[in-house]
Amino acid sequence: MNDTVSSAATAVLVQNWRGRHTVPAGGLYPHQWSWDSAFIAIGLRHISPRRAQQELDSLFSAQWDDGRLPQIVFDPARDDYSPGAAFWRSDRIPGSPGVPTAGLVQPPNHAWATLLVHQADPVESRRRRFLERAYPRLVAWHQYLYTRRRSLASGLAAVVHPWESGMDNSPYWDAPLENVAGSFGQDIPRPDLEHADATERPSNREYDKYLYIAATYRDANCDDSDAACPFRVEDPAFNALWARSELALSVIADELGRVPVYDHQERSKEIALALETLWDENLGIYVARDGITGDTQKYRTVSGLVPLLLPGIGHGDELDALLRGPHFGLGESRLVPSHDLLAPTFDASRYWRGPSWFNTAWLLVEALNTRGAAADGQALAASMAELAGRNDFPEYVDPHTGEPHGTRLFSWTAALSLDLQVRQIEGK
Ligand code: 2M8
Repeated sequence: MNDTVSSAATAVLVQNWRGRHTVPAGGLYPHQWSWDSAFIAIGLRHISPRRAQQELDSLFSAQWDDGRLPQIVFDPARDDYSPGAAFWRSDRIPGSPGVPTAGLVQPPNHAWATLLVHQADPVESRRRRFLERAYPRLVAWHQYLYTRRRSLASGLAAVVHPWESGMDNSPYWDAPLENVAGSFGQDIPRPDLEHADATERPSNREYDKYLYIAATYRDANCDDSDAACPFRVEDPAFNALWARSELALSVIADELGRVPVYDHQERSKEIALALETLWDENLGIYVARDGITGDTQKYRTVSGLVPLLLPGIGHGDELDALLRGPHFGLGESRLVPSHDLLAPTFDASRYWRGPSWFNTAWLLVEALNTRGAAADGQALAASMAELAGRNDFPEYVDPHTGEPHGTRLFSWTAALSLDLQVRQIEGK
């Protein structure tokens, strides 16, 4: 990324800043999103470590009593996103915070982001007691996952809605959604289609199920019981990020000079070991498992590559080979596609069913660096910068042509491209 692109990335983050948090995109996503904020903070720390802390503090202040960090914290001034605050009515749900939020969650990348934000300016972080505030919040969040979302049979946390995975219309969810008997059965508001083409977004059929599952969960006060969750799936990326974030919590506890609330390294190992139950020998990748039927979802998706992040993961060499082979085409395709390039279900422009995303590319740069393949990591980082800068920081791109799709001036595209650029200059 050259200076012009770095300045443009900074301008996107400045433009999308709303005083205490950053919106993913001004039109399509006008509220604060959970895992977006963590990715955004990773970029913001290079512009203003204090702003990056505020980004995470703002999310932490919307934590529920049971420890969950909500998928979305709503801006009361905006009612042009669906489902919004009027759908969730979180104020009616016991244990919700004093601000309107969704009841679902998103992948747990927050402890990792918190540590990276701290490390950007430890003096300022200590002066503002950033880690002191964050650590108990993060422990409560991880304990929520451990006590309320983890299956005792597999040891893995389940997502109770495709939105919780962050990869909304991945083929992983096709069969579990088919098995959900109910239907929302009302008009389906699609304000998203004013900002992105219908061929690039989930279908109305998917949205009908999304709203049905969300309404069922909401009406059960988001209590995580079987009856409240007609959808319950164990996703590799969600669990890998949880394990990665446990490692960060361990460093945070050390930095605070505290005895950890529990052994974070052990917890990380426990999750990583449980992830091995998702390994699919035939496909050579981790897959998702439907927690209701027990069926594994036999697709190669980028989610199944994310465990490559974990030092000592069981099948690192096989995953590495798969990433470089024709199914994901590292170095040949643009970034890393969200779904197997050779699968009949691959769609180059539809959301999480094929397009390449910048957050997953960032995660795989980290994985390559962790595995000692820094040159490949740098090449991937350079492609990110080039595609982001050339196309006004798109939400996602076609893995064959690099053609931009979705919304533009997308915050995590800007933040993560900026992060890699700065780190390359600083040699970190
Ligand atoms: C997308 O998801 C939202 C629902 O959370 C949507 O489709 O409206 C996903 O790409 C998700 O990963 C992301 O956090 C969110 C905001 O950028 O948009």
